[in-house]
Amino acid sequence: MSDLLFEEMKTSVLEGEEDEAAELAKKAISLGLDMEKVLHEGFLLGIQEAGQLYEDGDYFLPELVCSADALKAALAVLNEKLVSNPELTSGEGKVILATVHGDVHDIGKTIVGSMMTAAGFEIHDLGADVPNEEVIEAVRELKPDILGLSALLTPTMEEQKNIIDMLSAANLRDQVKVIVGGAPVNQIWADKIGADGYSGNALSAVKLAKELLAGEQRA
Ligand code: B1M
Repeated sequence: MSDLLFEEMKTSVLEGEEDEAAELAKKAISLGLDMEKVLHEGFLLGIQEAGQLYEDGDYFLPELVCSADALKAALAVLNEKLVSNPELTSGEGKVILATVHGDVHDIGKTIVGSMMTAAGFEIHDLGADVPNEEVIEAVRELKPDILGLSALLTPTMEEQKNIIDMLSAANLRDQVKVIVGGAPVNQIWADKIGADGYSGNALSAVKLAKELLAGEQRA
C-alpha cells in the first residue's frame, strides 16, 4: 500500500502536479506514515529524477521549476505537521539558516530548518540568494549559536568561504559555529574553508548541531 503511495509521490513531483503532491502529503499524514520515509522514498526521489532528466537534456528549466513547485507544495503540508507539535520547545539553541548569494535553491535548506525546529532549535531562516552582508548583520544582531549555510551550485560554494572570512574580519567568528551543506559540498570543502562542520542531509544536520552545542557547553 505505502509502496504504491511512495511511487505516486515521486510521480507527482516528477510531473509537476502541485495539487496532487499536496493531497498525497495530506494522505501520508492521515495514515501516520514515517516522515523520513515519505521524503526519501517518495517526494525527494521525484526531484532527483527531474534533476537527472534535466542533466540529460530530457527536461528543460520550466519542467524543473514545475517539479520544484510540486515538491514545495508537498513540503508545505508536511512542514505544518512537523512543526505543529504542541510539545515543541525552542530550548536547543538559536540557528540562522541561509542559502548563499547567487543561489535560489532553498528546498534542502528549508527541510533542514523544519527538522531543526522539530528537534527544538529556534530557527531564523533568512531565505535564499541572501547577500553576504545581510548574513553578517543577522549574526551580529541575533547572536545565534549556529549559522547554517546552504549552497547547491558549484560556483556559489565560494560564498560559504567568503562569509566565514567576513565573520573573522568582523570579529564574529568565535561567537558562532558555522555549518555548511548542499549537494556539491563535502567534508573536505568544509575543512578547507574553516567551517565547524558539514552535513549531507537534514537529519545529520540536526545531529551535528546538537554535537557542536554539546561540545561548546563542555569546553
Ligand atoms: Co537547479 N541545479 N538550477 N534548480 N537544481 C541543480 C543543483 C543541478 C545539480 C542540476 C543539474 O544540472 N543536474 C545544477 C547545479 C550544477 C552545479 O553547479 N553543481 C543546477 C543548475 C545548473 C541550476 C541553474 C543554473 C539552471 C539554469 O538556470 N540554467 C539554476 C540556478 C539558479 C540560481 O540559483 N541562481 C537552477 C534553478 C533551479 C530551479 C529554480 C528550477 C529549482 C530550485 C527551486 C528551489 O529550490 N526553490 C532547481 C532544482 C529543483 C534543482 C535540483 C533538480 C534539485 C535540488 C533540490 O531541491 N533537491 C538539483 C539537482 C539535484 O540536486 N539532484 C539542481 C532536493 C533537496 C532536498 O536536496 O538541496 O541537496 P538538497 O538538500 C539536502 C542536502 O543537500 C542537505 O540536506 C537536504 C535534505 O536532505 N542540505 C544541507 C542542503 N542544505 C544544507 C545545509 C546544511 C546541511 C545540510 O547545513 C546548513
